[in-house]
Amino acid sequence: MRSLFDPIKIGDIALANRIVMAPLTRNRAIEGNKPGPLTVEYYRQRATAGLIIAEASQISPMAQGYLDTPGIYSTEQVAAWREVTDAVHAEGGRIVLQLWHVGRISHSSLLPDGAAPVSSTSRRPEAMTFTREGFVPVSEPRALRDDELPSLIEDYRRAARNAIVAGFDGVEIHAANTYLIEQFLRDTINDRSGPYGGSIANRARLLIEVVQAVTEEIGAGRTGVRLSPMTTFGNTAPLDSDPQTLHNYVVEQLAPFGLAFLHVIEGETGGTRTPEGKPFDYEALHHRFPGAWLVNNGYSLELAKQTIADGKADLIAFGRPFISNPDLVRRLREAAPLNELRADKLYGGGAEGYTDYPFLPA
Ligand code: 8OZ
Repeated sequence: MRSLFDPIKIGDIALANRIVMAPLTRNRAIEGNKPGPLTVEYYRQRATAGLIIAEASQISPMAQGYLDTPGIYSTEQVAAWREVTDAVHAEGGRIVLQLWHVGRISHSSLLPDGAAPVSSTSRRPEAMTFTREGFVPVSEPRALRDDELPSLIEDYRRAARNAIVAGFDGVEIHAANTYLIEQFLRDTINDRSGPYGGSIANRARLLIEVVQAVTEEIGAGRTGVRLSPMTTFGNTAPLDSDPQTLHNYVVEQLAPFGLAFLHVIEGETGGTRTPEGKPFDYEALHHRFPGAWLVNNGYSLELAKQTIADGKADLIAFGRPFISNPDLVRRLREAAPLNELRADKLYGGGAEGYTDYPFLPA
């Protein structure tokens, strides 16, 4: 029987086990939106994960939406990430970087020259972001012109190249949680006409072109994608009018690329796995995808073990449990108790609630 603790090769990346550290925004980047020494230590501590998906990192200055998130566009950022990947590799771990563009979930104070955030639409969502002034409503976005999309896709390509130069084993394209790519996918957000709006094929076009560029640049065996078909964030992010048909199509389009993995958030991100009155058939997506199947959202040890044993997934991602348990793999293996999460230390700050969670005694 397959176990959570068995090794697996996904694309070009060989993993020691099937336990994945989910990408987690922690807002601890230092000057120049670089990972600092504490971030090196944080990931080093968690290197026994089969795979670390390092936190969402903006592909360009315009891709940022929150204070103190790291980037992967400058030479200095690449050098700083190299410290992280070297530390994880020295411990025998594997690490990919999540490539992020927030689209309209941003505030002008975070953007170059106070620019408006960019999106598929010029409609502002009822959403908040975190800036130097604290939590504030997001700024009114500007709809990207079709002729701006090639350079946006180039930003993804360059970010993927930078990630490899920084020593990452690959990248995950963030197409979830209603950031830019999902702002194109969902018909409740995308109000464009032309080649990137309207039909499902048109709304999926940006994602597919980004995947094309990234896989050309670094290889499909080093590329994954993250999706969140049923996330509403408490209705601030409306679902597509037909999430199942949309995602069946998206996965059919992704299938031929030979991606290393597809990462699906089941249900509400960070919330219920089974939103009431909103059924979704994740197996229908799984059946359409030939690569490694990575699932996430509120998995208990029992559910994780059963899901792997049943062949319903190849890998399980854990988010919050990895924040508070650097040695989560050992704790799961030994069915040891878990440390409690200090929720007030999730975003921003220093070592507290970041690198100071205790390991089990040797
Ligand atoms: C929490 C806070 C800010 C951003 C996501 C990148 O939801 C995020 C994020 C999470 O994917």
